[in-house]
Amino acid sequence: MASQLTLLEFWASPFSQRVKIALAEKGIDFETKEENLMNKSPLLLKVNPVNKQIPVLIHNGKPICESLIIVQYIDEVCKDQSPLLPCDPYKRAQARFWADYIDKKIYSNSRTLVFTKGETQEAGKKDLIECFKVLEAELGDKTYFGGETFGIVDIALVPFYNWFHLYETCGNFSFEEECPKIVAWGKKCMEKESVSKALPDQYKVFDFFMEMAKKFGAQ
Ligand code: GS8
Repeated sequence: MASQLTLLEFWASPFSQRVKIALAEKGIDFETKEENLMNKSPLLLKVNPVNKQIPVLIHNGKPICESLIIVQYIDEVCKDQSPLLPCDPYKRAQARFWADYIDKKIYSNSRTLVFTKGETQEAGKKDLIECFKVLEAELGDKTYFGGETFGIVDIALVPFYNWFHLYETCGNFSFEEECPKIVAWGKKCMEKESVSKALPDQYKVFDFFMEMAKKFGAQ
């Protein structure tokens, strides 16, 4: 994938972290541009005029949007090194199913748990724990979601590993007690340099989102 690569990102975004992990897995160098989401750059508005969101990966001047689409693009363009999706079409479809499940469920329920109060927050907490339990069952005794190989499902979920402390504080529960296998999986993923370098410190994440929650009047 020799060429000019720029990632428009925001440090606390789990979505830009996914892209950074995928690029690191492939050993690809890239430059980053940090966005101020309260005052988006003309470049971001130009390259993602539809959603106006980060992350955007600009490859030789061509923008690709949506984190999981970017991860799949990186995998397709750079096939030979560390495949992120299985070769078998059925297994690929399964991996996409789980990545999509994470995409639809985890962020929205995380936001509800962290940024709301009372009954809404309780419902968000219950749904979030249920989703993680579904993922815990899918993981089973495997090392990674795809078996022995780290891949797209791990990449989709692992940025939220650094939110566990935030979940526990806002929801007043022990993640380890609810989903011990997911916690062990997260620790294992963090042993990979591609992951640990892409994820900010969990306490920095905690402080940032707690501050935001206070502004929303939730904490
Ligand atoms: C979500 C990106 C997103 O929410 C993806 O890339 O997977 N489905 C997309 N980006 C947020 C920052 S992270 O919370 C964003 O850019 N927000 C600014 C806005 O919506 O105005």
